[in-house]
Amino acid sequence: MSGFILIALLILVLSVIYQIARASEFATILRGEGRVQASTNRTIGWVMVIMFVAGMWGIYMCHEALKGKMLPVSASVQGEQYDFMLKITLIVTGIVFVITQGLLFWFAFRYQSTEKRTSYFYAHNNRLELIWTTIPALVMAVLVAIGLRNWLNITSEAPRDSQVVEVVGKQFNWIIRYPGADGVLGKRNFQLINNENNVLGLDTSDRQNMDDVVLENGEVHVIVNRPVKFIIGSRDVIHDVGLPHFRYKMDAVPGITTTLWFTPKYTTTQMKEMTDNPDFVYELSCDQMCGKGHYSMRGTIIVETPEEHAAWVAKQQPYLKGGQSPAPAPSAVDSTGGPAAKAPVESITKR
Ligand SMILES: [Cu+2]
Repeated sequence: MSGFILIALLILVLSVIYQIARASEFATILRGEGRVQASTNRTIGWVMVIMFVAGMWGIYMCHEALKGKMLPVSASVQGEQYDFMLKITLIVTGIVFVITQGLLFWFAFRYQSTEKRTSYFYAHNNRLELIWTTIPALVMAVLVAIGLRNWLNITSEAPRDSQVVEVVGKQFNWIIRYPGADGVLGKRNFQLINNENNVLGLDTSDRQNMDDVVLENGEVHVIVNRPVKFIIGSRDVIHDVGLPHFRYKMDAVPGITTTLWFTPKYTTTQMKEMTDNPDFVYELSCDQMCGKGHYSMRGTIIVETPEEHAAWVAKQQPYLKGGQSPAPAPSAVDSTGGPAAKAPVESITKR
């Protein structure tokens, strides 16, 4: 019903505009071209001023309407630098926008064509050219330099004391792996993947895999104020680790390992208080359209205190349980599309 009313309203508005155009055409003939032209110019001049004011008011109202609905403060140290960069960029471009648009609309009003005024042909001015080329170039250079500094920072090597977590995307969930007490993630081989008991294709001949913890529920447990390094991969298609609260994202590409690191600033509990939302969760979204179940590919990051984290770690079991070897992968094609191989099992049966 509302769609029909909208279309009817649109047709009405268009026919009114058409009728006004027709009427002004007749008026031009009756009153003489010059006078009508001047009066039309005056009207257009005022419309320009009104449009500028209305446009600015619209921008302000959008800002007001979205004020509390944006993401909360950055939950990572690096994200704060990113927010600073965004703020500076918005301030600079905002000032330029208001000045240039203000001048554009004001000039249309102030210097409209009249019978008395003839247009002045202003061909070239070197000084003006120099000013409006140099200033934007300098400002852009500063903005690019800030961006480059942040980029080099986030893509730099993670600090040595970083917690390490592996995040692997698959259609359609995130699989998380934590190194066990040895602090090292064992080798993986995509040919060993099977959905029954080796979802990441842990190489059972590598003893460093024996204490690794694997969670298929997409839950990443990290410690507050300690850098965490994500080692990112994919089992099938391209996914993307999206961490909006930490202001990060990074592609998860099959066959290529990508990384990112950041330092979480607030625990999940603190964030619940800060946002006044008891249901707050740090989201781990998939930011890459990866298939029909993409919408459901949502993990969570749980930021906790060292004590809470230790208590959680104590409850975890190694994925390859006490000496039980994963069954050999099925001989058919595995979930990655590659040929499945038999898992070497000897090394873990001794444990
Ligand atoms: Cu996806």
